[in-house]
Amino acid sequence: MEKGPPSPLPPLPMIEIPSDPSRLVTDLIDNPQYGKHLGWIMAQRSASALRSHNNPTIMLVGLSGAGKSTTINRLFDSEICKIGSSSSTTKNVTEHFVEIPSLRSGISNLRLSVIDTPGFHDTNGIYSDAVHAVCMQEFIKFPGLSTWNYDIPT
Ligand SMILES: Nc1nc2c(ncn2[C@@H]2O[C@H](COP(=O)(O)OP(=O)(O)OP(=O)(O)O)[C@@H](O)[C@H]2O)c(=O)[nH]1
Ligand SMILES: [Mg+2]
Repeated sequence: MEKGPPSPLPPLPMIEIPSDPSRLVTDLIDNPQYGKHLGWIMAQRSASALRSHNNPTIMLVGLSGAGKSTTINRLFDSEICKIGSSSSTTKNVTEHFVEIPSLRSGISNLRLSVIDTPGFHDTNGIYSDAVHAVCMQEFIKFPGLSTWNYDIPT
């Protein structure tokens, strides 16, 4: 007998991730169903790694002109970053907050950070590379240093 197309997955139950990490435990006790939700599992892992639990972060790092900013724009199908035809287009480490449509993630308050960085090995020299590397570390330690909000169209 021929197999038909796979039936669509049941819709995810919608959850809201609490802003207070300690509530991750108490909410789970109140509602054990949360323990099966991928978003909840990821939030707990992030909290145990002392990272923000509803603000996952992607940072693009690479050589100047490698296509970092283009990759971000392609990933989100939006003009989030400036792209250049010359090298060294991205001048500063910049964190962009992207609101993820809740129907896709099953989480009502998930905010993704995408950090675009200036490319290494450009004509500004090794000192400039070192400054950018330190700046990237600061962005990882302290989210939200410099922000530009962008909403993905649903
Ligand atoms: N052919 C081709 N060109 C690409 C690709 N990705 C990016 N480019 C082009 O490469 C150039 C540099 O792209 P960017 O995304 O600005 O590169 P970047 O790594 O952000 O550069 P910096 O910010 O200067 O470090 C642009 O002209 C892009 O159109 C790719 O996959 N293929
Ligand atoms: Mg760039």
